[in-house]
Order: sequence, then structure tokens, then C-alpha cells
Amino acid sequence: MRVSTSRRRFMGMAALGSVSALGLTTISTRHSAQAAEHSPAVVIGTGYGAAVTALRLGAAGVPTVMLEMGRLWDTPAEDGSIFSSMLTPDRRSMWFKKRTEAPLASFLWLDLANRDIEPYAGVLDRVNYGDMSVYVGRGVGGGSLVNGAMAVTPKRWYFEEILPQVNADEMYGRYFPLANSMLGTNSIDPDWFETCDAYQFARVSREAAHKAGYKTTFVPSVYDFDYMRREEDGLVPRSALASEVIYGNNHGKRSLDKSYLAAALGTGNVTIQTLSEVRDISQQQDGTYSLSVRRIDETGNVLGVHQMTAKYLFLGAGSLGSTELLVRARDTGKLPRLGEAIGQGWGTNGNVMLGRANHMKDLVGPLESGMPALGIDAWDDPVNPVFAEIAPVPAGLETWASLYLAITRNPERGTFRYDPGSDRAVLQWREEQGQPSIDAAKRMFDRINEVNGTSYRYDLFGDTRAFENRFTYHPLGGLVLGEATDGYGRVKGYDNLYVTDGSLIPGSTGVNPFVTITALAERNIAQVLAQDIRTA
Ligand code: FAE
Repeated sequence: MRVSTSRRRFMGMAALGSVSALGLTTISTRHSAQAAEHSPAVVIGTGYGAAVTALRLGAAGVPTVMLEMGRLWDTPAEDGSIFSSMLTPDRRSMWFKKRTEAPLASFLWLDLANRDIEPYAGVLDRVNYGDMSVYVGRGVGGGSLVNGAMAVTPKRWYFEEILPQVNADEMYGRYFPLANSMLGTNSIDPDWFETCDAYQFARVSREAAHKAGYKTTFVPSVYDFDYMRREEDGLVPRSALASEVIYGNNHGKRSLDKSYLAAALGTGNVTIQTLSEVRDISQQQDGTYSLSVRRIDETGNVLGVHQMTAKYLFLGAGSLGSTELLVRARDTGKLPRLGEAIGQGWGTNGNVMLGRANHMKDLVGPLESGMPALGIDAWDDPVNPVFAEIAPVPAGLETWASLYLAITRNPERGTFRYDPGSDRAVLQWREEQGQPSIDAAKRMFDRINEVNGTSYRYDLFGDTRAFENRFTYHPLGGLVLGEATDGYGRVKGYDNLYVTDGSLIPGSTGVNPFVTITALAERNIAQVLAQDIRTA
């Protein structure tokens, strides 16, 4: 019998809803789900690439275990909310930190955004590597729990340039539409955008961009814009309109636990084990993979390390996580046939953040939706390609500031090296490698400032810099398609070992990346299921 995706999603949502009530860390539609010792397929992580892969494996009848180091986010805490507020973050906000580390470090040079917190398995991590810090999501749903929900399909000409070996007709005819439909991508009603208070900040930025001759474009989203309208009308609890985004949205967002992962669980063949970090991968004589899995509780106590085996192993731990696992496996001799391409080709998607100071008369208003809906699109400019997301500063008060996350075409790449002392893969990236991103953003925003008689904000990033290029939201690469793997994510040198996530993409997509990661994962698993997987 063929089961529809919506029916699967419904059954999976029921499974997700019942586990935390029971205090379990193993999630499945089967009642007696136990932590398994062997599974035909194991998927590491529960972000975009992992979720796609698990759904397609489960739907094909392959018993699959997903191992996720973070927790499940579905149970309200004592304050009645699942996630903590961005304005008053508590221990739920960040992954084992003593103090929050917000991207906007200051306002008027004051550290107003950060708070001391108790170390806990919170939802947002900032992994600090010297000159570069990387923000990632932790929990069932990975980055979908903390991201801005912008669901952007890359320009076809640029996709063809970065991944020339991938059939673009197939991607744009089949896999991008499939990814967007499964993710629940929707578009803002342009009439409502023109009138609602929560996008006044975006309209102010749009006017400044248009005056300088730039065009803007609406950005699709996986935040439900109908829900947001009802938030404005006071009919439902507020989330985007209550300054929620990077520490999780309590409502309105179609994160992966509500889309792909729910459908995966609904196949009846997928189990998710939470608070389970894969530390080591090795291979047995018969080709089976063996994993060491460290299990913790929510406060970080190590409950034990257990071994698990799998015939087919899929790495979906994100650009940092998957790359680290294979760099460690190669350099500790556990998977010695892994080659030099492992750990190479990492990039920031050219991310750089900046703020502009508006004229006193150009009010952005005290209410800013946490979800961006508009971008300045100059990606087709052959001289200075930039796609700048018009980002909110949802501080709950008038800021006279316009904020942007610019995506630029920065050719610089970083490399991961194994550090035996810490047993970690450490990113090699120097601050000056971010300079091409600053130069590109500066060319765009110098023009916007000049035409509008405005200037940069120098108070937002902890010192007096106008451009922040020391962090990224968009880590990409490390296990690049066609270099570390074949053209479908099969790791070179090993059978039945696959990469499914953002580490396949060579450092840049020209837009926010999760739609690209999702569509590529759909394409790769279709091929792998057709050609490789045998479960007799
Ligand atoms: P990802 O979603 O990072 O998932 C990896 C998962 O693996 C995580 O749940 C980890 O906890 C888990 N994991 C890692 N290591 C291990 C291990 N050893 N054992 C077990 N589990 C492990 O991977 N992108 C957009 O397209 N639009 C946006 O608006 C946007 N906004 C963003 C805003 C923020 C604040 C951040 C942080 C990111 C944003 N992104 C956005 C980026 C997007 O979320 C990111 O590209 C994807 O989440 C990456 O997907 P992956 O499948 O690669």
C-alpha cells in the first residue's frame, strides 16, 4: 500500500509528541524503541541532508537509525515555552556556554544582547576557531531550528558554475521543486508586506537600495506567512513578531521536525536517538562500519559510550560535523584510505554583516519581524556580485539601524586539520581571507550610503568595525562533491559511506543554502537507493 507523505508526517508528528512526555531519547513510531546496536543504515545528524536521506531510506523500507547530538525540542519548560526568548535568553539558548554569544555583539557599544547562562544542551552553537566562528543549530532538526527560514533557490547559472558535474535540468526541473514543496516554502503576500508594521524596516532599506539603482526581491520562506498575519491580528501567540529567531521559534516555522523528519518517522522504519554524539568511525573486516557514540544528558553528564554498527553509513552532521568525523578517521588511522581532499574546500558563502545608520526621520519602527522577507539582488552584476538579505534587528525598540547579511563571491577557502591534543578538526582560516567579502559589500553599501546621505553603524560588532566577517551562518564544504566524494556523495576509497549535507557544496551557493542542500540530498539519495542499497 502506498502511504502519502502527509499521512506519514501525521504519524511521525504523533511519535514526536509522545516521546518527551515519556522522557525518552529514542524516537520512533514503534512503542518499544530501544537504542540499537546494529542498523542496516545509520544517518549521523538530523539537519537538512540527513532528514532527506532518512525519509527516502525509510520510505524504501530500509530500517534506519539517526544519531543526533542535540536534544528534541518539543516540550514547554516551566515558563510555558519550548525555546527561550531572544531578548531574555536562558540556558536553552546556547550549546554548553556560560554566556550567550549573539551575532550582534553590541548596540551603542554596550553589550545589551548577551546574558550569563547555565551550560546546557541549548539550541544554538557558536563554534569558535581563532579568526572564524561558525553558528550552527543543535537538536532534532539541526539548523532548521535556529535559522531565518529564507528558502532561496540559487541562480541557475551560478549553480551550474559551482557544481558543473550535476545535471542542472534535473535539479531545476525536479529536485529544487521537490525540496521546496517538502520544506513547505511559501511567499509573502506583497499587499500585506506594504502595509504591515513588522516590515517597515525592510521597506526603509528597500527605498534606500532603489535610490542607488539596486533591485530588491522578495525572499521565499519556510515561516508560515499566514501565521504571521494572524500574529499581527492578535489571533495566535506571537513568534516572528515576538523577536524570536536564532534561539528557536516557538510557533510559525516549518522546521524539519515538522516536515521531513516527521515524514521519515511516519514510515515506521526510522528511529532518532538524541543526545548521541558520534565520536569515531571505523570499518570492520566485513566492511561493516562501527561507530562510537557518546551519550550525554541535557546538562552534559556523560552517560556512556556505546558501539553501534551499520552496513550503510550516511554523514549528515553538517559541514563542521561531517568533515570533523572524516578528518579524525583519516588522521587517527581508522579509515586510512581517505584522501587529501577530506577537509578541503571550506567556505563561508561569502558572509559579511553590516549596519547602516538611518536618518532620524526614516523610522524602522519598534516592531521588526524576526523573519527576513526581502533581499537586495545584485548577484548578476558581473563586476560586483552581492546578494544582501535585509535582516531585522528585533530589539523591540526603534534602532534607526538597517542591518544586512551580505552573501558575496569570495574565492578564499579554508582547510580542516586534525589536532591530536584536542582530538578535534580545527579550521585553518585567517581574518584577511574575509577581506574580499568586505570589499564587495563595501562597494554596494558605499553607493547606497552616498546616494542616501547615510553612513555605516560602527557600534554593532563589539569594537568600531563597520563590517563583521569573523563569523558565518553558512558553513559549506570540507567534503566537496566530486573531490572528497564521487558525483553522488559516495566517499572515495570506501564503499557504502556517503556524505549528504552542506559539506558537499564547494564553499558558496550565492544565496542562503538550505534549499540547495536539501535538493542535492534528494538527488543523491535517489541515485544511491537505485544503485547501491541492498537489504535482503
Ligand atoms: P545542519 O542543519 O547543520 O545539521 C547537522 C546536525 O548534525 C545538527 O543537528 C548537529 O547537532 C548534528 N551533529 C553534528 N555533529 C554530530 C555528531 N558528531 N554526532 C551526532 N550529531 C551531530 O546540517 N540557511 C538558509 O538557507 N536560510 C536562512 O535563512 C538561514 N539562516 C540561518 C541563520 C542562522 C542563525 C544559522 C546558524 C544558519 C542559517 N542558515 C540559513 C544556514 C542553514 O541553517 C544551514 O546551511 C543548514 O542547516 C545546514 O544543513 P546541513 O544538513 O548541512
